[in-house]
Amino acid sequence: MTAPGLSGSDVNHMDVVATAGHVDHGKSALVRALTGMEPDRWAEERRRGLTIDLGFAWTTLRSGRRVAVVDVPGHEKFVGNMLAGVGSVPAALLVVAADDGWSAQTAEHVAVLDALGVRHALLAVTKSDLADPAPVVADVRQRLASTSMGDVPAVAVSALSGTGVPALGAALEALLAGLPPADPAAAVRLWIDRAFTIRGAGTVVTGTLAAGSVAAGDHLLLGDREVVVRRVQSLGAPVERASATARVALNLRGVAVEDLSRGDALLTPGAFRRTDVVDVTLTAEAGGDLPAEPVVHVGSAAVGARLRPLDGPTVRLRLASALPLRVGDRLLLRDPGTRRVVGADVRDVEPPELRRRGAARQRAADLAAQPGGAEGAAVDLARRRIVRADDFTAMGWPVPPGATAHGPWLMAAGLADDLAARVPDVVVRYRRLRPLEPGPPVEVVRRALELPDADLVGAVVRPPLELREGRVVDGVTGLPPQVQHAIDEIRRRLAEDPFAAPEAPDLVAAGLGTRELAAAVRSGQLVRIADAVYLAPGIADEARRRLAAVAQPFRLSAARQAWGTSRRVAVPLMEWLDAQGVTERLPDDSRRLR
Ligand SMILES: Nc1nc2c(ncn2[C@@H]2O[C@H](COP(=O)(O)OP(=O)(O)O)[C@@H](O)[C@H]2O)c(=O)[nH]1
Ligand SMILES: [Mg+2]
Repeated sequence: MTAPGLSGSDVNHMDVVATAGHVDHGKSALVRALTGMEPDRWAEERRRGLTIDLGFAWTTLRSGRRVAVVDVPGHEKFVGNMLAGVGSVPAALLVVAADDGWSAQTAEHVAVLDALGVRHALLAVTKSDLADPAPVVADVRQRLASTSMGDVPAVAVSALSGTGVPALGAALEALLAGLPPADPAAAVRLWIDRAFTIRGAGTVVTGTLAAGSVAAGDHLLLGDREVVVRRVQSLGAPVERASATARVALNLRGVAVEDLSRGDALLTPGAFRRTDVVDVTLTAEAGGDLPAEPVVHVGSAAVGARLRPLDGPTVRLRLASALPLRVGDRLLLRDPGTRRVVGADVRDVEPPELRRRGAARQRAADLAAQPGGAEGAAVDLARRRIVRADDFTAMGWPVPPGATAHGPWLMAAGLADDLAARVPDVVVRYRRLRPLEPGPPVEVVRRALELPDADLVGAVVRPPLELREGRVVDGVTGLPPQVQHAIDEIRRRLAEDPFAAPEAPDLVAAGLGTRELAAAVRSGQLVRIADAVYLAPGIADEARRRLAAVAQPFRLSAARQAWGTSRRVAVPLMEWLDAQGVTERLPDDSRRLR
């Protein structure tokens, strides 16, 4: 049967909720009453009647909608496990006993949900067979009103008698129908909450898939190593593919269970970057008593951190170990001493160093003024100037409008134009120092503009400048006037007698050293035949034309006569023509035209 509002292709759809509430208020009993499943997994838990670790159960509600429940421990000693359970779950089922009311861990769990920004919650006042639930319903709803959960629907139940359980199911359906849909095309970041081995299958991990989808054969990253998903299970049954939101169990190839633990994440390759320093904005004014060393919770992970206040609600966190975080992630900071929690929104996963005096305050002011979304992405990109596009999206940013892509690089809006305006000056200054060269090599321009990749130079060279043979040139030869004058004189004489290469002493007398002559060759004004033998471009055609009138094959002396030149020129010219493929040298050392 397919639930109303769910299309046929969504038959695998499910929602996930987590319980919350004080120990012994009846969370596990309620999950049992709702699902018919036993959420307490450990023998020790059943013996002690106490949830220690996370429990998992699921059921199909009356409409056909399936719901998985993560049952968390309520005891104060196990709040770390509670945090791992609610970290990826979008909705909460808050359980309060009618005979006890708002209690210490009710407050602690509500503070956690509030800090995480959970907006969808349902209140179950249970043990209504023991006391009138109405005052507790009113009191708790009033306390919740000022949290992220706001105006929370409530149901009075008794897990013992079953009273109110069908109403709870109906209220749960209404709650789940209001959840924003998860994006099944998003990148996967599966925070692992359990890892174990199954005989014959090997390593298995479980987690709440909050976005994206996973199928057998998928390659995912675990730290630096790649693992392959061998099989996927969801709610105890094999599936081809599981799409968010879902509870999943993945059978992995390429990793031993000892190398995995709660808090590790399986990631779509390339979609996330690990970072150990982030700038965040606290979601609530924490006053003067911010913990210097909070524990940072995200997903099922918990890592130590050092907190540096920048200014106002903006702080910098240095994590004891790197996490795959993105801009926009909500973290929970917890002071293990006072048990206080505060939410924190990740603003930057690769923040700038703060060296100068006042840099921290400035950074806080910048972040306070920086909007989210595409506008914030534009501001962030403007600061970075140029980034790899895949790196930028892995930070959690969308590509902002106006940014320009060049190969794998992303340039801030307007930057290419600004840089292009600076290139003529780089060329002029270079030519002033090295007038014989046609223009600066690409690498010189790359360094002058502080570009990360020489391939980007092409994006900032505009006409009349152009890229030619690895240099930025201005299209005109531009040799110094005396040099150009001497070259002009040589070309004038070669125009009269194309094979009368100037003698070496004549070149020296004209002020043409090796560098000047190389510049003339580079600018296409002379052709170098050999050391100190320079002729005009087009000499190959002229040499061929004259050799065509000579009987084939011919000897060097015949060529020399046809060209009307000396052996000094004829010998290297003959070899040069061989090399150019104009002539062919025969075994007896004679030549013929090709
Ligand atoms: N009378 C009554 N007892 C309940 C009800 N729900 C739970 N209990 C009892 O309360 C105790 C704690 O329940 P449990 O589900 O383990 O609480 P949890 O710590 O919140 O998971 C157990 O002894 C349950 O049998 C209820 O609706 N009515
Ligand atoms: Mg329990």
